[in-house]
Amino acid sequence: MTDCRITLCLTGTAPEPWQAGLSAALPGAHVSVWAPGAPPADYAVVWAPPQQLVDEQPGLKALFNIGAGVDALLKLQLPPGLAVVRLDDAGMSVQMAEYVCQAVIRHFRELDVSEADMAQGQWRFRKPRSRADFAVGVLGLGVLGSRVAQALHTFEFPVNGWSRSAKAAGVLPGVRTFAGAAQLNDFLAASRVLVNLLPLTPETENILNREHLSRLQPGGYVINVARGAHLVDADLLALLGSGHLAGATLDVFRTEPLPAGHPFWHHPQLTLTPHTSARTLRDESIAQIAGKISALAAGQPLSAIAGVVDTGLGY
Ligand code: NDP
Ligand code: OXD
Repeated sequence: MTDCRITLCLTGTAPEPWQAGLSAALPGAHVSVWAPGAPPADYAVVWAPPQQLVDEQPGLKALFNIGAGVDALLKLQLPPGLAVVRLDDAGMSVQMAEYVCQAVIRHFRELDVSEADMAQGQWRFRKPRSRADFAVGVLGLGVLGSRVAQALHTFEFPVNGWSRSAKAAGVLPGVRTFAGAAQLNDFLAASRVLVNLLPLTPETENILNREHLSRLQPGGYVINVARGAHLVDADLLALLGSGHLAGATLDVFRTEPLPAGHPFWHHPQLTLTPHTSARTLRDESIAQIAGKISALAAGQPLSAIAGVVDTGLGY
């Protein structure tokens, strides 16, 4: 029995199945849907909540985000002692690995070209390309990026990875790792395909810009599955136009849904999907959040909980 009060504020998501799932997973907890003026709660389970929730709930001990990225949440004014806990995988890393591998393989094997040929009634073979010429660089080696890097390695692509802090030798077998701003240019120069799995923070915003993308090997390819604000749209278009980049797969955009008339729509070198590369899986997420609430309610320290956000770093 977990005796606590949980409030749900899931902008854009129906709260009822979450309310039922959390109530079933946490017998003894009182789970309600937040509305202005709601009674005090101990924990909030949120997606894009309004500032009013935080302002009206000074007794909250933790905010549980039902996504991995907390960039939207950290735009709120949060009281210093309020813990922010994000989803830690919860079934997302395997989805991200399958999405990115298919995007890399589709480009490397030119399956898009074959599909277009077949649609025109043309039976044509493409000359096989060498995997050694398609080193993949993964920006961000966290929960998702490390799973993606390992999955790409199983397909025998050369794989590079870049993170803020250096990774100990042997932690990511088969991945050549780089760390920090000082090694970013070397990482980019060693890569032809670039996969972005960084959190959106003041340090990483606009990181996919002309200067950095120009450092990729010629015929570069960009896969952005993190946040739209990582990418400078006009710089991508310019480098596609110049021929330095061969194409891109984009799952995330500065404005979502992608506005009508945006030049990305119908661009022949772009493959677009609607922010769907790794979806929040409700049952897995409820089980993870309920487990963490039980642990905190039973007196375990925050340091024992995976996915606690460092609000200073922004992820
Ligand atoms: P993690 O927090 O586990 O990993 C973040 C990684 O980025 C870490 O390796 C970290 O380095 C690195 N990093 C952070 N800041 C910097 C920096 N300034 N310079 C270099 N490296 C940096 O995040 P996740 O893997 O769980 O998720 C990554 C992002 O994916 C989310 O923030 C979200 O935006 C996006 N996402 C997109 C989804 C979609 O459907 N499109 C679904 C889910 C998430 P270090 O290891 O040193 O800490
Ligand atoms: C997330 C997302 O951050 O869905 O989880 O983008």
